[in-house]
Amino acid sequence: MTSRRQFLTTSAAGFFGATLISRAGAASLPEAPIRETAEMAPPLFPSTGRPYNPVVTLNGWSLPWRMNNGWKEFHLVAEPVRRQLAPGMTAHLWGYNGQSPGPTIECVEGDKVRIFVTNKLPEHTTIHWHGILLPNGMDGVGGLTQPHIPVGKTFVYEFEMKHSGTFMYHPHADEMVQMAMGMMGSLIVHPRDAKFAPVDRDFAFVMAAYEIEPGAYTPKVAEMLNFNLWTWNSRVFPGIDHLVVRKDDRVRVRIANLTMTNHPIHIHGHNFGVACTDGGWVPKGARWPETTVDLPVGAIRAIEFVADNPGDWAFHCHKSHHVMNAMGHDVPTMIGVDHRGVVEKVMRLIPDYMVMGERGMADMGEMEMPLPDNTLPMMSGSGPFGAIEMGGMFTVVKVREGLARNDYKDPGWYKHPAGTVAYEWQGEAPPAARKQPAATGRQAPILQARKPTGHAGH
Ligand SMILES: [Cu+2]
Repeated sequence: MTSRRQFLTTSAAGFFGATLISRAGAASLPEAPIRETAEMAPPLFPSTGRPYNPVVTLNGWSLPWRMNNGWKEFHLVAEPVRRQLAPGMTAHLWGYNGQSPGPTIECVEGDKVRIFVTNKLPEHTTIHWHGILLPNGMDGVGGLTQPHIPVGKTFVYEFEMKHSGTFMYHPHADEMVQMAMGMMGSLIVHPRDAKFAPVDRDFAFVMAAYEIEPGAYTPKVAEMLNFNLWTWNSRVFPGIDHLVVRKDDRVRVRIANLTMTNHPIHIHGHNFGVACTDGGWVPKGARWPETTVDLPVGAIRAIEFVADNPGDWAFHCHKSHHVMNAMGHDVPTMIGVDHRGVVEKVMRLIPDYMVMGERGMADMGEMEMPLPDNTLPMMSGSGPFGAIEMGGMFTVVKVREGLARNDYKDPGWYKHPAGTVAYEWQGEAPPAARKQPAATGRQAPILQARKPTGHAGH
C-alpha cells in the first residue's frame, strides 16, 4: 500500500480512477487515492460508467472509482487527518482518505456500487449511508446490522443505487466521538436521465461543528452542545471557498447538517426553492420561494436558484454566533461602560490590557490582537470596503457575466457600476428631535450590566 500515499494534484489527470486499475488488478482492493489539501478540486467528469454532470465540493474533492464487471468500486480509508480550518489554524481530526470531510462519492441511479472501507483509526468504526434505500445488512449500524469494523480490517458494502438525490455517509459507531472528530462526507446519486433536474453549477458541502480551545489542535470529543467552530466542509470563514457562478446559471447547492443544532442558511440577492431533501426530489409544484432554509440536525437540503443578479452575495448561517470563530467570544458585554480612569490602574497589573467592546465589538474585526498559536479571531476576513467581521459559516456567491462553463476561478471582488453603492449623505444633518421627559421626580433608571455565564445551549 505504499503507493496509496501518492499525492494527487488538482489537475484533472490526477483524478482518473481508470489509471489506477491495471496496477491494482481486478481481484484486489481498489486503490484508495489520498488528498491532503483543502483546495477545491475541479469537477471529476466520469471517464467510465454512466455519464453525469459532476458536483463541485467546497474545499473538497470527489473519490475516483474503478469499474469491475459492472460494479463501481470505491475505497474509503478511515484515518486520522490534519485539516486546515482556515489559514492560521489546523485541526487534528479523523476523516477519510487524507481529509475531513472525506471525499464526495458520486454515482448514478441504477449503479451497482461496491465500497471497500479500511479502518486505520485507533478504534472500530462502521459507515452508514444516510438516506440510501438499501438492504438492511448494508446499513452500517454497528452491532445492529453488522459487526463493527475492527482496527486494521477492511469491510465491503455492496448495494444498488435505487434512487437519485443528495445523501451523506458517516459512522454509526462511537458516534459522538467519531462525528465530533469530523468523520463524514457527501454522497451524490445523479439521475439516470440527464435531462431530469439539470443545473449549470452543482455545489455540495457538509456542516460540522467542533470545540477546539484556542491553541489546541484536537476537538473535545465529549462536548455535547458547546461548540466554538462552525464549519462548512470543515472550513470556516475566511477559509471557505467562494461559490463562483456565471450570470443566469441555474445553481444547486446541496447542504447536509451533521452538527448538533439547526442552521438557517440564508442567501442575499436571490431567492431559491428547496429542490431535494435526503428523502428525494421535491416536485416543482410543491416548492415555494425562500431566502432562508432551516436545516435540522441530520438532514439535507438542496436549494436551487437562477443566478440572475450580478455581485458578491453573502451566503451564510443566520445564527449570528455561527458566523464567528473560536477566539474572544467569551468577553463580557461592555457597551456603555466607561473605562476612563480604570485602564491605567489595570495596566500597572496587566501591561497588555486592552479596552474592548465599550462601543460594540466591530473594532475586533480590524484589530490585530496577539493570538495564541493555532486559533482564529472571532471575526476576520476583509473585502473591498474593509473588514467583513465574520467567521464560521459564511462565504460569498460571486455572480459574474461572461465566465466559461466550468470556470470556478476566483474572479476577484465585484466591480459595482457607478452610482450603485450605498453612499454617505453630504448635506446637513437635521437636529435630533426628542421629546423632553416629563418631570416626575423619579430617578433615572440605573443600567446594570451582567456578565455572560457561558454559552451552552446553542
Ligand atoms: Cu448555524
